[in-house]
Amino acid sequence: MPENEPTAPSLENLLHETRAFPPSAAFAAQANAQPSMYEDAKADRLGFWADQARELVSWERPFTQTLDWSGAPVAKWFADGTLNAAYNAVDRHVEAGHGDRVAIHFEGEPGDTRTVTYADLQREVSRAANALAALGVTKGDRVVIYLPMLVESVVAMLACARIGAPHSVVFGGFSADALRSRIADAEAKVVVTADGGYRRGAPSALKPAVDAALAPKDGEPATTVEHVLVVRRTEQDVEWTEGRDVWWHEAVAAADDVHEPVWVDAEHPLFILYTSGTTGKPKGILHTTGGYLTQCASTHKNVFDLKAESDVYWCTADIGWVTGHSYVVYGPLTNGATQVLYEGTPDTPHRGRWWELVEKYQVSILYTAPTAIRTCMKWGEDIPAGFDLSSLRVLGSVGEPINPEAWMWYRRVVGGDTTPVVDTWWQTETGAIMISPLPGVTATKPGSAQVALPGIAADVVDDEAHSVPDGGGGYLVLSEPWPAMLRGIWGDLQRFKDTYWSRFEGLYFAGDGAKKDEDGDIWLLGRVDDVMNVSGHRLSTTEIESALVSHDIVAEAAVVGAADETTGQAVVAFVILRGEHAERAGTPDGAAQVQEELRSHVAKEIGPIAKPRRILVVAELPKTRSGKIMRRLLRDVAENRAVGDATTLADSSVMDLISAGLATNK
Ligand code: 6R9
Repeated sequence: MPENEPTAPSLENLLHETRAFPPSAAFAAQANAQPSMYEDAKADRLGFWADQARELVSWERPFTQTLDWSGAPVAKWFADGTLNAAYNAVDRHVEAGHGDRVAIHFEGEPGDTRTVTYADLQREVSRAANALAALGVTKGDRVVIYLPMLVESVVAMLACARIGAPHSVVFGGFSADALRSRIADAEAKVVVTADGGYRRGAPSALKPAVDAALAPKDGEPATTVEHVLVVRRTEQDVEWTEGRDVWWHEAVAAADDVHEPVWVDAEHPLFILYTSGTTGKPKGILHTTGGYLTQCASTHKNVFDLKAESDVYWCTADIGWVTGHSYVVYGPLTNGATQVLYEGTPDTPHRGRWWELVEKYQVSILYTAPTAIRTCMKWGEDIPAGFDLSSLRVLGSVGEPINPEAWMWYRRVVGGDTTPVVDTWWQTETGAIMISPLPGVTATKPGSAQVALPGIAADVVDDEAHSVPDGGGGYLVLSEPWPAMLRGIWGDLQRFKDTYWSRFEGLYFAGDGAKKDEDGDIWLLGRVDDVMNVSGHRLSTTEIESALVSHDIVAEAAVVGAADETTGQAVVAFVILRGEHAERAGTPDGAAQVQEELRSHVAKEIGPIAKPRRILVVAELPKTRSGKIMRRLLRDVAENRAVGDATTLADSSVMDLISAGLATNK
């Protein structure tokens, strides 16, 4: 498959990276993680996970069986046990006498704050569960959550978990069309949303997107949604559909604050989360309860060295992404942590907002993404230097490969040159962290996620599925089932098998390129398929291409991810326009106009994050004889490189045409 060749972002750069930072004796002495965990888990992998499940999760009925892999690749973990995720995240901490502990320090973008203890959270979640039940939601019904970062977002997720109704959180930055297709695929009964949220200093509406997503559309079946529960946040005017729409504050206030959790089997679905794949249609990744909760709690405790009584933890991810699910909601709350939840952007009202929050709440563990770190680097280190960051003791990174420069900056400027930095590799599909250093145990290397966690089996293999020797490169695979693994793609078992289990016999194919260094440590090199990673967000080239060609003026489109210093990759689109529009784009004004039209069209179809950074109008696209677009060549153009081997093109002059056209366009 020549058009899907692995790209090797800054591989040269990584090959020369030799720095390492062993843990300090003081950190190691107090660390949750111990070197013996690797040996214990190696000697008895299932025993290790069973111990984690018993130690970190409360079961209503204890499990007797750890793993049932007889239905591979669909695993069952702890299958005869019963539990409830919300009970684990909330009630049991209150029962253990920690009701007064702060669960959430909420900070709204305009500066409003709210402190929520575990006892408060128990009442809120119980009320919301009763309110959802009153709207007819019962065990197994799907609830779509389309909210900004609010306390209610966490409460809504836990309320669903409490009644056994799988939630499907849709990122608030997604468009009405994206929301519509996710609601339809999940056949949701209720949508929880808000009038709006605060973003960059202004209220930004959400409810209109829900109204549009639920409006009847020719050729599509009527929506399955019966009710929309609306949180009031910005007090913007909203359209109201009587009988369907219900205010959260009314329904929840009227509900009883006591609710008996619905005990579910360990394999009961906890949530569906849609993520981009290599084809246009987003995949509904399915996660279940017992194994997921176990691995979230275990990794959160060991990778971040969490001490629930004394740490203040902050993960900056939005709940619309898997990181928000596992490391804002389920991991930290199951562990009884105190955390910061921030609604807005890092530069509102000023570029020191994050560091101000670290100082204000004495944040001790910070988990964020390389793109955010690189943005802060660009803004300059005098900004964080203006705040007291000495409370920080562990720093985490997730979402994309972190380049050594950003890693070093993170450790030095944010971490005062002392904090361990943990680069955590995982995916929506893996549910929880899989590859990461353990603070206090691992000598960390800038830019490497390094080692599979205890109980996890990862490898790098070549095209024939052979494990590569140290120093070699290839594809990242997972060779043993793990507790938080996805249990399938919602409604499409075959696609689950085809996507992850057909590339290499018996191995889970992650879609990432990787190499092993001389110590056997793993370095991630980015996606090997047509999935882009823009600011840590997964976007599919096909999805954006189909959005572009859905516009009247576009005849054909090809999208590539071009390397970008800040966002990791940036979306670059090549389009062939229809008839007179091609001429219109021939003038500078016309070209600007066409670009703007197409950019806003993509924003409408998918969401603003998918907007192409650049749109290049071309007369032809490079295709193989079988008609496949050779994105590799377009990536060369987008990254201003000499165009590589074009001999497999059906018409080898196409690339000359494109390059010449772009030169005259400039
Ligand atoms: C958690 C999350 C998954 C993809 C994954 C990989 C990239 C995530 C990474 C990383 C290198 C890391 N990725 N963490 N690459 N180093 N520490 O991001 O899930 O949105 O599903 O994305 O992100 O390419 O395959 P998700």
